[in-house]
Amino acid sequence: MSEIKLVFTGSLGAGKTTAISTISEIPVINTDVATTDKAAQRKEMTTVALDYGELSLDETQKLKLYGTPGQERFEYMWPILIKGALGLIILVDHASADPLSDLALFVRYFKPYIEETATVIGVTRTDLGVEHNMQAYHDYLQKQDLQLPVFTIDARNREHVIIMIQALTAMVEFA
Ligand SMILES: Nc1nc2c(ncn2[C@@H]2O[C@H](COP(=O)(O)OP(=O)(O)O)[C@@H](O)[C@H]2O)c(=O)[nH]1
Ligand SMILES: [Mg+2]
Repeated sequence: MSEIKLVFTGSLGAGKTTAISTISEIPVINTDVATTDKAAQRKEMTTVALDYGELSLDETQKLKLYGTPGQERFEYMWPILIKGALGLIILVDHASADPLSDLALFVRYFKPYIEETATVIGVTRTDLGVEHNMQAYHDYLQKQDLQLPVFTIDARNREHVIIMIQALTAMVEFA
């Protein structure tokens, strides 16, 4: 059985915990606690250390799914979680105040890994009525000299998450 470690990152509320729970075949190990700080008050729970789930692709391959905390004050967990990862998923909450700068923060931080590790972008919460312009994400990535696939997903939708993960694992295999 070969194991592929994937890491979900992205800002608070982007859907990391949801995406992992949606596809995991084991009960997700989760360190969500009630939010206390003001910035996070629109959300009741926040991940402080990690999420962990698993998904078998077939009899030979198992995905180990890790979610990072979204808040920068827990950023010390990011390098710990990314160690040994073969794939990175950056989730962006399209309905946040400034989704492009959310994306930029994670692209900046994970740039060395993005250059070495298969990476996809998942844009969530596009159903919430905010204008649905995906081109801005492509333009931003192009300016950063990054060619990364951008998926529009609902993190609650198993099929959406699976399609994104399959694209990512295909990239891992060809890397
Ligand atoms: N409407 C909508 N809600 C979503 C979508 N993706 C995730 N959510 C919800 O957004 C909330 C925050 O998700 P969560 O997984 O806790 O975010 P995390 O902070 O990245 O772990 C949850 O209530 C999810 O059900 C989406 O595409 N559309
Ligand atoms: Mg979370």
